Amino acid sequence: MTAVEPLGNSGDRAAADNAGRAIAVTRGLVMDAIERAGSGHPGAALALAPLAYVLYRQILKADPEDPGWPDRDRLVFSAGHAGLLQYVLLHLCGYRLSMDDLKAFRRLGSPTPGHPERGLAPGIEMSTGPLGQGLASAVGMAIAERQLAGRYNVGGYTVVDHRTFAVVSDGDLMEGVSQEAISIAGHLRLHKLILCYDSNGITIDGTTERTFAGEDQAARFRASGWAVERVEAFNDPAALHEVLARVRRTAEHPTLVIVKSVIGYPARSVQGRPAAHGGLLGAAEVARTKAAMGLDPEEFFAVPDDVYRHLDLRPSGSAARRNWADTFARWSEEFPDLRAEWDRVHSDGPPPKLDVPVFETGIELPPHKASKVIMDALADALPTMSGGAADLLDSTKTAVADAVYAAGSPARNLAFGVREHAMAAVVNGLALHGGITKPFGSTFLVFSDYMRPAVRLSALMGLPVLWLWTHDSVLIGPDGPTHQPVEHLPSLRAMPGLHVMRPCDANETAAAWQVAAARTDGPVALLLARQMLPNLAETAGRAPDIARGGYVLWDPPRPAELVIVATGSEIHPALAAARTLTDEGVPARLVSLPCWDLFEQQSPEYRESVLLEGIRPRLGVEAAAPLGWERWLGPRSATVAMRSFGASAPADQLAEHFGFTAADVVRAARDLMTAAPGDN
Ligand SMILES: Cc1ncc(C[n+]2csc(CCOP(=O)(O)OP(=O)(O)O)c2C)c(N)n1
Repeated sequence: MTAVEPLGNSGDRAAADNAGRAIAVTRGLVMDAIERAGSGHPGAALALAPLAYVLYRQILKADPEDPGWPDRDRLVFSAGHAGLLQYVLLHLCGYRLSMDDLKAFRRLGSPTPGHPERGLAPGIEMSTGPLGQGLASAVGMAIAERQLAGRYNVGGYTVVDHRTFAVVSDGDLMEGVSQEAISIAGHLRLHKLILCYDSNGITIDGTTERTFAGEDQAARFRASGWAVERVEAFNDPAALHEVLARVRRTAEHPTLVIVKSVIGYPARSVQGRPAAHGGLLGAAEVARTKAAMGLDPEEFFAVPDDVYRHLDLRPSGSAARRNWADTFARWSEEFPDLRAEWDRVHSDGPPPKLDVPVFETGIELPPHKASKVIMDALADALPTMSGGAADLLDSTKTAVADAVYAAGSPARNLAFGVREHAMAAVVNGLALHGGITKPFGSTFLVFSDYMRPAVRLSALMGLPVLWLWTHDSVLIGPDGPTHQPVEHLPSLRAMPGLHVMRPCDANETAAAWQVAAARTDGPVALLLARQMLPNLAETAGRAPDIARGGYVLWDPPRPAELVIVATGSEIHPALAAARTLTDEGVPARLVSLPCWDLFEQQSPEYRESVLLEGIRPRLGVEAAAPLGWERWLGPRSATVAMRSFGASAPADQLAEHFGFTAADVVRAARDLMTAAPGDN
């Protein structure tokens, strides 16, 4: 057989030659990097080299010299296992990613890890690899583009006008989150969103005949409001270019471009088979494939100068950026206030100190309603803050301003529908895009499970997003155990980098919002009770203490012999219990611990001063699974916590049934004192 079918059948000869060489060199680098690393995924990376070539060289608006240029096109490799292909193109196109970086593929500390990770290599828009996430976050990026275009394209100027591309695989489209996301994108008619679907009919365990082939993807997307294009000649850059350039210019709907590819092509021993997906081709097959492409099999990591020159995007990229910068400068002159706002919302730094409302002592207010008051108060100071709920807006109280985003009329309120998973990934996309300060998503805490993969990525990527989870314990009452979170609190606390804050009243909620608004290097989750809770005198004016994650909420008049540590709604029975115990001769301190992560970051001296290091016993009180409390309580301790699922009954009955009344806390404290006499 002839080795490799000629490239560029439908283009002109010289262009086809240049493209062919660049693509062969790209494939050579992919194989070399995988062989050197000793592992990797050659299949999609080899087959999609022409697609990546066309995207980078001919379609994307991007400048390697300024990879963060706000009006650049976004490109996400949702099939993150093919991320090596992206590294290779970034290198060849002039981004600051060296040949040594490619040689260090998958090595500890390199900017080229096994799957793309945000913040390591320039031009990588997000961490991808969990299938479906990149696709769904790309929807968020496209929403952000529309939002910012709606806000800043004024006076005849166009300062926001770019496309979002994602390369997706069979696996991406099998994941449930993809359906939620394409449904949102179709509904909102995100016409600047373009998915390139690597339709190779292969996954790890076999062909898609066993799993997916009976499903008509074109019909599926069309049914969700998308336009669909097809490219049969996946190896022909001219054919790919024709479709992508047209779609980029004229699309009126989000578009799926189905690229019928052959996995592993042109490595003959594996192409078209599951074996191509991951693993090594081996030196002999690499040599054979290189030779077939006209490359020297004896050369490794070799890039001829003319290929570098052909792919160098710096001249055209910086020209495009300068063009934009001219328009932007004129716009800035005409609209200085908008420009100042633009700088604020695009800044990586924290917003200027935000004034949050002060709540009266003694008023009864559920924290989720306090949160709404705070959100309304911050809506102007954070003019692009946007997000929404997964069809629980009225319950979570998270409407920001009035208007709801609809196709053709972007607004700050996003009606996510009952699509928690895509909501979370979209919120990540809003943050990744930039300019949306601060993006948020909300639902009941128990349904955070439906968001978890994307929440994990928000923490992994250090995204400044806000998760608002209300109805935060079994004490929500009669909806019953299906709606009552138990293990969620400790399991979310286990996620590195996610600040989980569980305020006890309106004052703590306001302080938690300040922490959330100011955080720029990671997500904050606010866990908000929906029970009526009195706003305590003891929490008034304590914002700086609350921001430390833990503080002494109440101290007895005599030296404490017992420390009670509680969070959220359980602060209230715990406070009553501390007072009773003190009156009855056991002076008890009450520590509020709204955010374990932040408390952990305090100095050991501070933590000891709060927890009274050396004073035992300690009692933890929290209406959640008790996992992790030993960290704060030490050996002579007990917890008043949940050890089962909840139940369906009025909240006050549940408090009694599960032992969260003040009397229960007093009893638990006394039991503990008796069990640990003299251990002070
Ligand atoms: C959520 C999730 N589940 C499982 C995996 C492991 N995994 C990586 S690629 C893949 C499927 C490969 O098929 P496809 O996505 O079509 O990619 P191709 O083989 O065509 O490159 C799987 C199951 C993953 N990355 N993410």
